[in-house]
Amino acid sequence: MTSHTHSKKLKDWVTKMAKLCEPDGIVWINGSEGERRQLEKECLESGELIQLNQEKLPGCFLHRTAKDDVARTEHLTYICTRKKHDAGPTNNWMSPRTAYAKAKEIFRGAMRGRTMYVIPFSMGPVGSPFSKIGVELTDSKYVVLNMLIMTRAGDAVLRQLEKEDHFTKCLHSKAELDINKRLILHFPEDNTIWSVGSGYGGNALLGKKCLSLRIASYLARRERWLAEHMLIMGIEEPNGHIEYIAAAFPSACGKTNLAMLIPPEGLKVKGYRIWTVGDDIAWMRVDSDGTLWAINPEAGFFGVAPGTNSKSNPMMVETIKKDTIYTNVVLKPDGTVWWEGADGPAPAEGIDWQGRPWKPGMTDAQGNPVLGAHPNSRFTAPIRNCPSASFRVEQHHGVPISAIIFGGRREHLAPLVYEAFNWQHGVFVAAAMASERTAAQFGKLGEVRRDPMAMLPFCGYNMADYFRHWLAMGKRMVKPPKIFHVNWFRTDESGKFLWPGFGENLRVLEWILDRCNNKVRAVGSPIGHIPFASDIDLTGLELVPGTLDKLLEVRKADWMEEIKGIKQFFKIFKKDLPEELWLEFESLNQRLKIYE
Ligand code: GTP
Ligand code: SPV
Ligand code: MN
Repeated sequence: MTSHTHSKKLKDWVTKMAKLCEPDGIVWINGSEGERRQLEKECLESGELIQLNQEKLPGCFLHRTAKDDVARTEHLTYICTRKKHDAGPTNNWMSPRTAYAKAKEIFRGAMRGRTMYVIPFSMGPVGSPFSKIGVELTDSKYVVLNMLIMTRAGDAVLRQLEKEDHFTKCLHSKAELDINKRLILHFPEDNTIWSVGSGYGGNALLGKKCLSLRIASYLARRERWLAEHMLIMGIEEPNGHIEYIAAAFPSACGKTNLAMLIPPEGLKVKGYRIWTVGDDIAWMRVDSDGTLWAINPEAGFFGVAPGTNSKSNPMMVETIKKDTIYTNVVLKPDGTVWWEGADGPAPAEGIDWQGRPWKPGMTDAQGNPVLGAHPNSRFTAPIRNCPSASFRVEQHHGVPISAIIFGGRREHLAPLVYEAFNWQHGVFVAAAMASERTAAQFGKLGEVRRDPMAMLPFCGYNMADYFRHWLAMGKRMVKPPKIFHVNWFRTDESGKFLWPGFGENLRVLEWILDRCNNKVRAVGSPIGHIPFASDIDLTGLELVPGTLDKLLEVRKADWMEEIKGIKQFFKIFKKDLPEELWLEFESLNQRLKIYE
């Protein structure tokens, strides 16, 4: 083992963790093609992966997780700072001492009979000053194969690590995959992550939410940048100019879909083209030119399968035709895959996500339909497979951001789009945002919860300080991006979506860019600037007359109700909440009172 690295720090840590977990052997991941093939072969033998039809889906595999290991478990996720106050009222907290002690009991001997893999990985292009290096130790080959897609991993990173001698220590073991012995622990003060008892995505691929958001957000505040749950996309205008935007929506609320949308028929004549930079995480900093620049630290997509089809997301359908790991979807008799909302009809029969024979229309004992794919089933695919992947993905400098968009699922409240009056008001809009719960996390579906900046489950420190940091970042920019709020999910009386969404969302982005470039005026409202209906180009879109007005409506009664929820939420931060947010709250309250 000694020959693998000259970093004493890394060697000592690996030795120490191996002593705790007692693996049968240690393998250092170098990132080569041969190594990946070998791992795939071993996974096929152990049943961790099922090979899919290699003619139709070359390089693709299926994985099934344990039945109760299908989504992030936020109630088992902790921020472990010495002071409880530093984790803030929205995070689960444990003292580092207690957390290490508890987890040690589960990690002890957990890798017996297994190999421990050492994965050196870089979030962001290797060697870029904006990238961060981590090393994940794991006993899951599935995790290794996913990390090879989601991050830049292997020897090149190890060499870089040796230069910097600085990395996030990420320890992972699936242990018994027992939800009662599962902990996802973050130690920002030690630059360390310990995750045990889960093999699922966000719990186990530690470069993603754990490092790139929870640990990174903590570092970002100290180093004065932003680590956000945002997609990054470029919108190329007919003249060839590309405007980049970043957008934060909570999990399973449409980031991946927006990041690679196809312009709708009616707007095609305008010649827009979309470039995908990232679909989940953005790291943003103020450059010497006084504007905000963003990189996507990831190298792959870990996307939601249900609902993905050639109509909703043709770019993704193309992306996942090869080199893709599918998790918890239906296996068809021909060795291909299916999920609710996939292309084509459901197969007459197949194997469901739990490995049981499955037929469409099956119902359980209570008469509820049995889904073939888990609602949070996913695919892991490299960005380079995506036809709309931006040529900037590999550039360490990233892209300049013109607009920041926040959004969520709100059946009734939020209009299709509105613009914040200024940066401070935008921070208030984002801090007060809420969304209906989806299948991406354990819990009651549909329940509205506050999810500031779509970061509630991902902020590695006290969110009151996070809001303050956002306010401060605005002051550091010569021309801060404009801030918007969108809602693709407003419904009519019968519960049907009013807005067609997906590619059609470009119509809203067009308005947003027009606002950034001072091309259109807007209507004032208590919550922000609303579009004139005539400024949203609906060419080629058949909407029932009056729909756009319904989509843009700001209803006083609903908002009067909403601000009660905002107040309640803000109050949990007590005196820590920045004064500016209370000022914005009061102004909104006053504007609403006099609004007809
Ligand atoms: P995470 O990967 O969990 O962070 O999710 P995400 O924000 O990337 O969400 P994604 O794009 O995967 O979409 C999640 C679900 O929302 C899918 O089932 C989509 O079909 C659906 N969805 C996405 N965009 C739209 C839209 O514009 N309108 C409607 N009605 N549904 C959408
Ligand atoms: C999310 O839940 O926001 C995801 C999937 O993007 S996970 O990697 O599990 O966090
Ligand atoms: Mn996400």
